[in-house]
Amino acid sequence: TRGDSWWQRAVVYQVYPRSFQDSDGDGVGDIHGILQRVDHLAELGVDVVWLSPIYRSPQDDNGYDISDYQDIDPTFGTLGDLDELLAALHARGMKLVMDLVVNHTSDEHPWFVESRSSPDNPKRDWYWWRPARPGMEPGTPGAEPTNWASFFSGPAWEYDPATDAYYLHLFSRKQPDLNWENPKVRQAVYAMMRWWLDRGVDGFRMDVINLVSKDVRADGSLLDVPVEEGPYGDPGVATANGPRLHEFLQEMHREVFEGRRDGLLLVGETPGATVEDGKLLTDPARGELDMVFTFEHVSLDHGPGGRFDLVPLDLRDLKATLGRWQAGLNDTGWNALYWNNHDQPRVVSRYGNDREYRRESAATLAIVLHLHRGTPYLYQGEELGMTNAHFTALDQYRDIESLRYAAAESERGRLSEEQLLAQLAAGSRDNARTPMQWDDSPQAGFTTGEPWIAVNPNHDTINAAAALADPHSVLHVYRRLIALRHQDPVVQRGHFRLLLPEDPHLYAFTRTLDDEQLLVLGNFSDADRTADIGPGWDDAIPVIGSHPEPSTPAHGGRVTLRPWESVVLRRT
Ligand code: TEU
Repeated sequence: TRGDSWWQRAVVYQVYPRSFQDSDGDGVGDIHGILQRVDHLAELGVDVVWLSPIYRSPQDDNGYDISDYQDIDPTFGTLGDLDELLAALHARGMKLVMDLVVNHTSDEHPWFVESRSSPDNPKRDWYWWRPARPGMEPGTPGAEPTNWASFFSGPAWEYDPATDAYYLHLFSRKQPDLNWENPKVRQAVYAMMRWWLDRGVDGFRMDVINLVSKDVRADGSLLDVPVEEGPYGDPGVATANGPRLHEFLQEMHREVFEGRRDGLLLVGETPGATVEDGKLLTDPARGELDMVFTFEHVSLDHGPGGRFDLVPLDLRDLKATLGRWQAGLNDTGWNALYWNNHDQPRVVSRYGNDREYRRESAATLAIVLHLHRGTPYLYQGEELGMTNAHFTALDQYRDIESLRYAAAESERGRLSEEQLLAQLAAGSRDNARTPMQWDDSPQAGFTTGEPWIAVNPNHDTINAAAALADPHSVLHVYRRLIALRHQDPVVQRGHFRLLLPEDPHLYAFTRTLDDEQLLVLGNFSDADRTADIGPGWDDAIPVIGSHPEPSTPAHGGRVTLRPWESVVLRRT
């Protein structure tokens, strides 16, 4: 049983500050830049802005490596600028949610600087320090305390000769993992969170929050994981959704959020979470999170080699996966809905068709996602139907994960250069990180200088100015979808039921609330497709569709959809 929460009627927009708008010509986006573009967000109608990290950081992982949680990186501006942004958003009725990256800090954070200084330092135990594997020469390959791989290639342990010990970093070696087993670490994190709430922010998107409880034995040992292709294996089973995760989140809730004003948003990023985990994490009665980002639906096209080894999507898998999450969280918990973020290739290039049917497939992906039950998130540029970068050379890439992967693969030597470049072009996070395309000017209106990463040449046609002027653009579909979410109780709360689960091309479902019903039909293919929807829809009213002139609805229980067309029909 769930109370009625504001975020059940809300849509969230993610800003990746580095790539949104540069105001000072240094080629990197900044807070003043966001301020110049708040009206774009207001006109779109979004309720919340989630800001990727703008804290002080060496920028090893574009700000997900934080050296001071309570200051702004000079690249992006000052605390005063952030206050100004907060006020500008609030003045337009929008909220601001901050990224909270507390599974790890930067290695340049004073906590880690102290921690590494000596085994006797009071902060030594704030991170995961462990000796070499018994009988092995410290610092040599295979001597790491466990056989965990870093998510950014290579081992997850770095040897520090100064104190003859290893520290854990599930991401880059400049992102040491905090030891949440230590209550002082947790209290320091909670104090920092309270400081931001006192400053007026409206909640947090919690980075890899389900990695904070590691599966540690009573004697302090950590466990090896199964390895498919040596020497290191996916650390997931030993680090994700660990034994104390729920305890930590409930403690955080008590220490940070209890007694605060209504209107906060708490969303966790939880790679590897199952429907059962998702339900526990978002059950309001348990006092943990409002909703979580899950990964199953954005991993369906991963081949055996993972995110860089993409295989074609089978639409039946996508429907089954999202359908399982819809059903699983129907009575308890709540879904966050997304296709894109700063870590994912652009959905129109991935699950859509960014060549012949870019506008249509982007619109259909939008309509299908936003008609699900949950809170939709869109990522900057998604509202324009922005595509993958289609980079063709290694030196165009900036992302640490991509560069580490390329280095590791080159060393292994099993891929040709052409194959490697094809993998990066399909899977790299940089696909999401090319500058926002505002107009058709040389740097797309993003900067007057040299952008830190290349602007996509297709900004000559795909850009916000052009989209605004074209009533049939993807942008206008998003505006209508956001307005629909705000006003339509069936979209907000209607029960979800998947139709045609075995159809390889059509995405079909109903949403039902009391005696009102919506039918959502999406053609995920390049050919005309006819859907058998059964009787009773002949007099249904079209609500929204991907195409300027919607296909004639329902005659004799059938609807024919053009390539990548979608329609939503309402009956009472
Ligand atoms: O991402 C964590 C995550 O699970 C992955 O999507 C990750 O990006 C990686 O590519 C796995 O292949 C979060 C942030 O969103 C990401 O940008 C950070 O790099 C990461 O945590 C570390 O903070």
